[in-house]
Amino acid sequence: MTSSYPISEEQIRFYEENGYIQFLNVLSAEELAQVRSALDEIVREQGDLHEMSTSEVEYRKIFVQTVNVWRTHAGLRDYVFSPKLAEIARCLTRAHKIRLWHDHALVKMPGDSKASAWHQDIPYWPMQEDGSLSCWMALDDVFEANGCMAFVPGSHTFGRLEPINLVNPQDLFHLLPEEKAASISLLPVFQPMPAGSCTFHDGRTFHYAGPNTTDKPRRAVITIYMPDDVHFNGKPHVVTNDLNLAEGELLAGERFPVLAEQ
Ligand SMILES: O=C(O)CCC(=O)C(=O)O
Repeated sequence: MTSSYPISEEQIRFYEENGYIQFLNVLSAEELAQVRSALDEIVREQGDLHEMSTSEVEYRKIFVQTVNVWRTHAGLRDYVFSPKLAEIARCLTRAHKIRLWHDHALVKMPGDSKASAWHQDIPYWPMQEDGSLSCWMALDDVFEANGCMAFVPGSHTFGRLEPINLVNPQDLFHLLPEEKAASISLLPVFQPMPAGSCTFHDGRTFHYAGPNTTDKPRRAVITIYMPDDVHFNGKPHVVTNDLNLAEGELLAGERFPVLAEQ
């Protein structure tokens, strides 16, 4: 994946103001086919629902998730390391360098899947600074009925709230102090888009994806980027637990490679 997808100052301002943005048809048909085939292979390796514990099955009704796929699957690595997407992330954050935090593949299976509850991402990440962002790439056409993303514009200005339990979720909107809740319209904006299109959202932005009520899987790959000055805050996380990081240490090095640089 080599070609670029230039974005405008107006789009950067939209992102800064709203905490999310959508870009249509970012992947070529060939790039899309490559990512789909890598993801399908990963999902086949995931195993059978009948061999799982009840809590894992419950989680899988929300989505089938695999973290840091770039480390084990060359096909996904090419996608995650794509300068095209990392450069968009760098421009949106106005950073000199952008690093990979981690990737994950999220497939909402047809039929019994539940909603991905309203949440913010950053409360789960062990980062001192804000500013990290996700690229949510649709590998299928997405719309409300199969769980496209929805965002609350401007909700990134609320800062970090408590992490909610994603399987038995609390109401995120009830965690919001009254004066903040009254400060903006809390109406969600749904983001239907064709396969190969994506959204970027700030880690503080409220977001949600409904159940997949169709008879086909809804496949997405999420790449999470961080600006180059993010430090570890000491909290446990599956991506950092084996690294023995000290609180305050810069999140850098080969596990968090630089993917775009000015
Ligand atoms: O794809 C989904 O169902 C939810 C994705 C999500 O919450 C995220 O990318 O942070």
